[in-house]
Parts: sequence; C-alpha cells; structure tokens
Amino acid sequence: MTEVKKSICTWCKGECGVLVYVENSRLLKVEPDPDFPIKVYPPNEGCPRLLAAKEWFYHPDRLNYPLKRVGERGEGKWERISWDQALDEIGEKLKEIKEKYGPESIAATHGTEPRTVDIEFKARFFSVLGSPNIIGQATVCFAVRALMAEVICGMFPLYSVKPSSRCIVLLGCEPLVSRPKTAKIILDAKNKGAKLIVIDPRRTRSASMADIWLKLRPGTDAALLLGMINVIMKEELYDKHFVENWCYGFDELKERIKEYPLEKVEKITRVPANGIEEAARMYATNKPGVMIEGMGIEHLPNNAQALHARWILAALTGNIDVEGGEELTGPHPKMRKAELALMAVDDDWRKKQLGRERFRLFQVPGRQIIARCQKKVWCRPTGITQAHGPTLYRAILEGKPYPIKALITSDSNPMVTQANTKLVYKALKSPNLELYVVFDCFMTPSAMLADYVLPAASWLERPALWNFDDYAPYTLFGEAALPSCIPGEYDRKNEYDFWRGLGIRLGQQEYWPWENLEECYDWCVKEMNKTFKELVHDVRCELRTQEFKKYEKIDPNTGKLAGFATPTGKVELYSTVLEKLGYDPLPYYEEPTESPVSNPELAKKFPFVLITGGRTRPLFHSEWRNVKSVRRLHPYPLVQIHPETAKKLSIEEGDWVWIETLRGKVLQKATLFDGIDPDIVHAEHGWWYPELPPEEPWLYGVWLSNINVCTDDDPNNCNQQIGTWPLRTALCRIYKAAEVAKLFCGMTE
Ligand SMILES: Nc1nc2c(c(=O)[nH]1)N[C@H]1C(S)=C(S)[C@@H](COP(=O)(O)OP(=O)(O)OC[C@H]3O[C@@H](n4cnc5c(=O)[nH]c(N)nc54)[C@H](O)[C@@H]3O)O[C@H]1N2
Ligand SMILES: Nc1nc2c(c(=O)[nH]1)N[C@H]1C(S)=C(S)[C@@H](COP(=O)(O)OP(=O)(O)OC[C@H]3O[C@@H](n4cnc5c(=O)[nH]c(N)nc54)[C@H](O)[C@@H]3O)O[C@H]1N2
Ligand code: SF4
Ligand SMILES: [Mo]
Repeated sequence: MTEVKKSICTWCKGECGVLVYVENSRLLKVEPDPDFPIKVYPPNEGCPRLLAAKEWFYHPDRLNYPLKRVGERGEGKWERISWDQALDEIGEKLKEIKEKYGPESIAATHGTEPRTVDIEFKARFFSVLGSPNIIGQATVCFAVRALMAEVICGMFPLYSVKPSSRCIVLLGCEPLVSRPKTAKIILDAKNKGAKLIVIDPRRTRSASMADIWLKLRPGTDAALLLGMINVIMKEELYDKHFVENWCYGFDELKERIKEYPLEKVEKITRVPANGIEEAARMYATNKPGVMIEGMGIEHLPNNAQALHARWILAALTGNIDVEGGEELTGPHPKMRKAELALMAVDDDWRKKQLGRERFRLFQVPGRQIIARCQKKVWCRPTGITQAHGPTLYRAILEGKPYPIKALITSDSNPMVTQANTKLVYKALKSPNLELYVVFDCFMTPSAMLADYVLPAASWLERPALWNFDDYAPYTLFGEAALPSCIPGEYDRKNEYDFWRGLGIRLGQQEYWPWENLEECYDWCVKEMNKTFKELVHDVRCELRTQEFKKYEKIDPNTGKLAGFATPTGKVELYSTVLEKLGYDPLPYYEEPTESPVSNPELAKKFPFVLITGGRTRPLFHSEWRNVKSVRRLHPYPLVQIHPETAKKLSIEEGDWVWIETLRGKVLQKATLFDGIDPDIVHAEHGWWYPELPPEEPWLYGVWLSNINVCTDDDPNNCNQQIGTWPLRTALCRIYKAAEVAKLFCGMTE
C-alpha cells in the first residue's frame, strides 16, 4: 500500500512542504504539497533536486554504515563497523582527550546550519562537555547579519519582506537563485508596484529587473551606504519622530557622516553620485521599505561596518518593527527548541572560546552584553556565538593558545567550503589532531581525511521541527518519510541520536532524557497543547501573528515603555555595545586589505578583483555534483569574465582558465559576461569531482577547481569585530590553461 508522508524538504533554503510517496519502506517519489501555505519561486513543481529525489536517496555513494579508517588518513581504506562500536570507540577517545588536555581541546565544525534543523543538539553536547569550540559557517553566513541587527536594534528580522513592502533593497543578495521563499514575495511585491534597488557588482537577474541597480566596486558597500545616509540627512528625508524618540547618537552620526561627501563615495565605490542620491530618495520615500542583505555584504572583511550603516538607514527611515519593513518577530512564546542548546554565555568555561579576545563582537564578550539586554525586552536571549575557525585550524597545527585534539564535522564539507583549503588540509592531516570524525550523507573530500565516517539520516529519514531556533515567523512540522535503518540495507542516524549516543558515553545521561528525536520534539512543543505528531498532521505550518512597534508598548513588568533590547533602550546609531568592546561606535569605510587601492604593488601582479560564490541553481554549495540528472544542468564551474578582458587575454567562451591568488590556483571554465566590470572576475565555489578517485593525491579532485584554494583566512585580514574571512575580495590573475585543461577534461567527462 502506498503511504503519503508529509515532510519538509531542506535540500535548499526553500524549506518546502512536500509529499513523500512510500511503499514498503521504499521511496517512490516526492512531490510538492499543494496545500502547503508558503509558496516559492521558481515553483517547486519543476525543482530539479526534488525530481532527483530517488536518484539521491538510492545513490550508490550514499553512506550506509559507519566506517573506520584502516590505512593512513586520505588513503581511502575503510572497515565497516557497527554504530555501537563507532560510538564506543569515539566516546573512549574523547574521554581520554578531555582528561589529558581539557574539554576545550575537543571541537566541532558545522555547515549551513538550518538544513539539519537540529543544530541545538551539537550545542547541547558541547555545553555539557564544557567546550566553547564550535566553529562553522555562521561566521560568514546568517549569524553575521543577525548579529549586527542585534547590536544596533536588539533583535534581527527573519524573512521579513512582505507583498506590502513598498521598497526592497537587495544588498549583495540574489534571492531569485538563492532564496525561493523570499523571491516569491519580492515578485509579488513588485507586481503590486514596490520599488526594487539592487546593490551588486554583477548584473544579476534581480539587477536587470530593478528600478535602480548600483554597480559598485566589490567591498565598498560601507562607503556606499554611508553616502546614502548622507543624502537622507542632508535632504532631511528621515523620520523625525522616530529619530528623536527612538534613536541614540544622531548628532555624533551627523558629524561622522561629514566625512563621506558623495564625491568621495563615488570615488571609492565607482557608483555615480546621482545614482546614490536617487537610491537614497527612493528608499526614504517609499515606505515600508526593507533591506535584504546577502553574502555579497556578509562575506566582506568590512561587513560589520557595512551592516552597521545598513541598520542606520533602516532606523533613520523609521522602517524598524513595522509591517512590510524590518519585522522583528522575536522568539516563539510557546516553543522551547532553542533552550536545548543550553547557551548560558556566562559559563566560566566559555572564556576559553578560541578567538574571543580578538573578535569580541561575535564572540562571548559581545554576546554577553546583547544577551543581558535581550532578556529584559524579549525574555529570552538569542544565542549565536562561535569560536573562530581560522584560529582553530591554526591551533590544531601550532598547539597555541592551547592544543585542539579532536574535531567532529557534521553537515559540512570544510575541505571545499572553508577558506584557505591548503591550511584546512594541513590541519586535518596533522598528527596533532588525534581524532577526526565526519558525519555526512556522502563520502566527501573532508570525509576522506577522517578516522571515522558516520552515515547521516537525511530530511527524508527524520522528523523536522523547523523554526530557526524559535525565531522564524512560522514553524514547520514534518514527519520522517522513510526509516533511518533497514537491516541489511543501511543504518543511519539523525543528529539527535548521534549526539545523544556520544553524550551518554561521556556521562551526560541526565541531559538526554528523551529516547528519540520525536520525544524531544514533544518536549519542545509542550506548551502548544498538542503532540509533535498532531502538529504535523493538524498544523504542518504555523504562521505566527505579529505585532508591530512593540517598543512603544508598556512592559507590564516594569510599567515603562518596552523599548529596544540595547543598552540605551533605543536603536543605537552610535553603538554603545561596540564602544564598550573597544571598537569605533560609528560606521566607517575601511578598504579591504587585499585590493588595488590598499595594495597597488600586489595589484601589478594580480590585477583583478576576485569575488566568489554567487549561487547557482540547481547546485547547493558543494552538494549535488554526484547526482547525474542535476549535474547535467551545471556540469562545470564557471568563472565570469568581461568580454574585453577575455579578448585581451585571448580567452574564449568555454576555455579552461587558471585563477591564481597569493594562496594558490585552480581551474574553472570561462564564461563571458558583460554584466561585470572588466577588472572583476566572479568564480563559483563548492567544486570537487565525485567522479575522480577518492584517495590522495586526488581527494575527488578537490585541488582542481575549488576556489577556496585561492581565498584567504589569515586572522589579520578577517573582520576584526566579527572574525569573518574575506570570501569576496581578493586580488587574482587569470590566464588560459590550454594543455592542462585538455587533460583534465578528459578525466572528468
Ligand atoms: N569561496 C566561498 N566559500 C564559501 C561561500 C562562498 O560564497 N564563497 N559560501 C559560504 C557559506 S554562506 C556557507 S553557508 C558555506 C556552506 O558550507 P557547508 O555547509 O560546508 O557546505 P555544503 O556543501 O552544503 O556541505 C554540507 C555537507 O553536509 C552533507 N549533508 C547534507 N544533508 C545532510 C544532513 O541532513 N545531515 C548531515 N549530517 N549532513 C548532511 C552534504 O552531503 C555536504 O557534504 O560555504 C561557505 N563557503
Ligand atoms: N541554489 C542554491 N541556493 C542557495 C545556496 C546554494 O549554494 N545554492 N546557498 C544558501 C546559503 S547557505 C546562503 S548563505 C544563501 C546566499 O545567497 P545570497 O545571499 O543571495 O548570496 P550569493 O548568491 O552568494 O551572492 C549574492 C551576490 O553578492 C554579490 N557580491 C559579490 N561581492 C559583492 C560586494 O562586494 N558587494 C555587494 N553588494 N555584492 C557583492 C554577487 O555578485 C552576488 O550576485 O544562498 C542559499 N541558497
Ligand atoms: S530543493 Fe529547495 S526548492 Fe526544491 S523542494 Fe526542496 S526546499 Fe523546495
Ligand atoms: Mo550560507
């Protein structure tokens, strides 16, 4: 008999409600759920990943059982073992390391977190263990923009664009490719007459349909936004009531902004002054307005300053906490999922967090200030803080400031997605690292270097309670469609069972009272007066009712206005949080460390600015290269080069070219594109070749086209407030790679 299961697909940021057809525990097909209330663009009926669901699920390379290394790291020799043996041995080793070097010598790295929906379990394991060293992509991804929103106005917006938005500003973001839910709403708003402003060095599809496209020089967003503030101040386009009553530091800002006259901004950004004026006026006079920032701004070495300016713009125009503007939803009053992480930032052991003294804003010192303010206004603090990845990889190699002896990677492929692959490789291969464990659905270049590789259950094999640590404006409930273990066929685990299994072996029994993930979810939703199962079947997608201008309401506990969750209770144009941490409290422009302006000598040898990682459909980071029907749609990595540049370098469409920086060089296929300046090139990230040999020196061709071989992670060049490594500004040179490429093509075709 065919069963139809209601699941949540997390293969990309669509997080779509889907129907999974199953017979005798076999997957038949997956279809979009027509009744699911949240729609996406492009419509998921044609989603190539969904169409390939069976190919993915029954892929011959899918990991089915735990593997233990028997040869050297990277030699590709494995022995199949049971889960009990794997967890027993890993648990034993962790205990030994903890006793000898302290819990902080055990670390974890993870990837684009919302996919697994269950980041809390790893955090819980580490909180009980007493190690502050979880590193991962948060330092370059969502956490960066969330953090700066929290610093300036005490909370972050999540999915806040609405069809009623009247002006949408895309700041280094291309939702038509990367964010299916947001794209749908933007198109709806645009159909209703909303203005669209795109700030991007490339002519994206959104830029093509925008009212204004500001083609800026990469890395100069902070200057551009300061220029927009200048216009809004000069022309008095700001919301006087909001500024007077709810903004802190207007006069100081006014002084600072004098340093950014439009002629200077034009010179820095290459955006004509009248374009900046026009954009500022459009944004300030079409309300509600919302800014959606993406990796174009988050991956910059001066991202904190740019995001600071972005929040000042939102505040000056009175767009904060209004419907269709920057909606501050806050924690779900009845959900307790985030509590699972046990994120008390005042714990003494958190003082050992790697990078804490330096990147104080993102790390525990900043988080402590933010958490105190949030407790007063939002009852619950958010908890996003991570140790610094580049510092941790160096600690593995150098043993400083203390040794890191064990690393567990789940849901990530750091050999491909972390900056400076050569250093990551050295660290993962180092004998200093006594234990490396990878928990994934497939064998990857990272997994090839592990001592144990453990098979992960995917979204098809586990229930889902998706609400972005309780902060999303909606909660999604999905059921497991397929068993995670079929004896004789495969035996995989979900995140909960994996971390619980390890926790129990490390004496954490009392912290893992729930026998399985569903029981744990029942605990999270207890106050909803329904079981998790009932919520899957009766609710599936709970849309939260929202209130706006909450800062103006009287807090019943204090009898005072609620205000914003910042030290002054106002939106801090002048940030007392930054000041307290010893940083400049106002935004400013700082040239990226590796640019033709800051380093003209280097630019003689490496004359192009390299930006990386603009998303492609249908690929998702380093995934899907192994699924033929999907790979066919995007078989090779493409580097975008302006036709004039290509002509000068005798490069033609489809030629393999070398992209070289100070760190290294890789090959990608040239595609000529006049929507980018002649001195800028854009390379894709995430490339490895699952069709090439897994063992060293190949590691699935990880050295061939993986752009992170070329990116920088030197802590001195990271953003000094947050720690972000610069994925989108580097100097490079490019040249044709005729002979090598022919050889390489033969191998991968
Ligand atoms: N140069 C450059 N580098 C970048 C970027 C860029 O723009 N330019 N972008 C950065 C950003 S924003 C991000 S978020 C990161 C992403 O970095 P990662 O998260 O490391 O990227 P993925 O390739 O998605 O790796 C996820 C791994 O998890 C596995 N996986 C899939 N589903 C599951 C599951 O359910 N459970 C488990 N345990 N594993 C699963 C996949 O097989 C894959 O190997 O990359 C960053 N790196
Ligand atoms: N299909 C697919 N969807 C995805 C992903 C995927 O890998 N594949 N990854 C997911 C993840 S984890 C993330 S974080 C999101 C990211 O999605 P987005 O936030 O949309 O980011 P990107 O597409 O990486 O980059 C957006 C734009 O930044 C521009 N850019 C580059 N440098 C600069 C600069 O200096 N300033 C400005 N203003 N812009 C610049 C690029 O030209 C690019 O068009 O996508 C998510 N969705
Ligand atoms: S892959 Fe993305 S767009 Fe396609 S169904 Fe899944 S979540 Fe939706
Ligand atoms: Mo990301």
